[in-house]
Amino acid sequence: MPRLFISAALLGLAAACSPADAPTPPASESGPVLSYTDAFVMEPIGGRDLTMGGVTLSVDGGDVTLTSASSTSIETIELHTMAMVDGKMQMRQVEGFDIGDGETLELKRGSDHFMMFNVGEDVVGGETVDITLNFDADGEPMTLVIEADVRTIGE
Ligand SMILES: [Cu+2]
Repeated sequence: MPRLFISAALLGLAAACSPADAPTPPASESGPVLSYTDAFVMEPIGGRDLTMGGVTLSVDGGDVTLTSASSTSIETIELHTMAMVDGKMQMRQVEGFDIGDGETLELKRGSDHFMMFNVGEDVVGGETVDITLNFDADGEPMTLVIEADVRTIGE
C-alpha cells in the first residue's frame, strides 16, 4: 500500500474538500503530492561498503525532478542509470530523474537505481533505513523521507 506524504499546505487543501467550513487556502499552496512503494537498500556483500537501492515513486498534481538523496546511515547516495554499451551493462551517474504528473519512476536492480557508498554498519538485512529524497517541483524544493527495507541477496 502506498504511503502518502503530504505537506502542511496540502493538508489544508484536503481540509477544504471536506464538508466542514475550513478556510480555503490560496491556489499557490497546492502542488504535487508524492507517494512511494518498494523502498529498499541491498545489504552490502562481503564486508564491502557500497551497495544499491531503489524505490517506486509516483507524483500527482505536477511535474517533479528527483535531484538528490541522502541518509544518516549512508555517506553518499548517487542517482544512476544503467544501459547497454558495446554489449556490456554500464552505470552512469545522472543529475536527476524527471517524473511527470501522474507518472511513476521505478528505481530497481538492473535499471535506474540509487548507488550508495560508505554504507554504515547499521545497514543489515531486516533493518530499515530512512532516506531523504530531494525534489525540484517547478522551482520549489520538495522533500520526501522514505523508509527503505534492507534486503539481503535472494530476497
Ligand atoms: Cu550504480
